[in-house]
Amino acid sequence: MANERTLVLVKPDGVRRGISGEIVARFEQRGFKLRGARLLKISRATAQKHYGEHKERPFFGELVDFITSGPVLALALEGESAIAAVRTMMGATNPVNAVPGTIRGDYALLMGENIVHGSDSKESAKRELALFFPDGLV
Ligand code: IDP
Ligand code: MG
Repeated sequence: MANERTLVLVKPDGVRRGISGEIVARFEQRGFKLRGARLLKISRATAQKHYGEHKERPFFGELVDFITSGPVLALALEGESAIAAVRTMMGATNPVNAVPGTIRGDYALLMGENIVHGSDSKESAKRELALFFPDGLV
């Protein structure tokens, strides 16, 4: 048993399509507590920091362009094994392989427009929560 906090982003495609509320509802229904929520347009500098682990990848430029292309909804979620459980709810990175019932499996088909981000480890969660919620969580 481990109570954890994790960062979720409803990416610009999710906000544009008007499904942010449905995504928040899924996490709340699962039992996660909302500890922070912010609608914001990410700066390029923040995007480059957030996706720093991918900076050598060929798709890095597209990734930064996309995540800064419109508002995102940043969520801080808390609950049992939140980091892994949220990743399971998101589904595979490539939505073509995401199982129906997962967020990506229900709402997405394209790798570059896969609706959600979720922290992938304790270290990432700590770093990403500090980046998007610099004033701390409730
Ligand atoms: P994750 O979002 O499931 O954690 P990561 O490997 O961390 O996946 O990649 C970050 C984001 O970069 C993905 O959500 C996806 O939108 C995009 N991405 C990952 N791999 C590729 C690729 O090979 N081509 C284009 N975009 C990619
Ligand atoms: Mg990732």
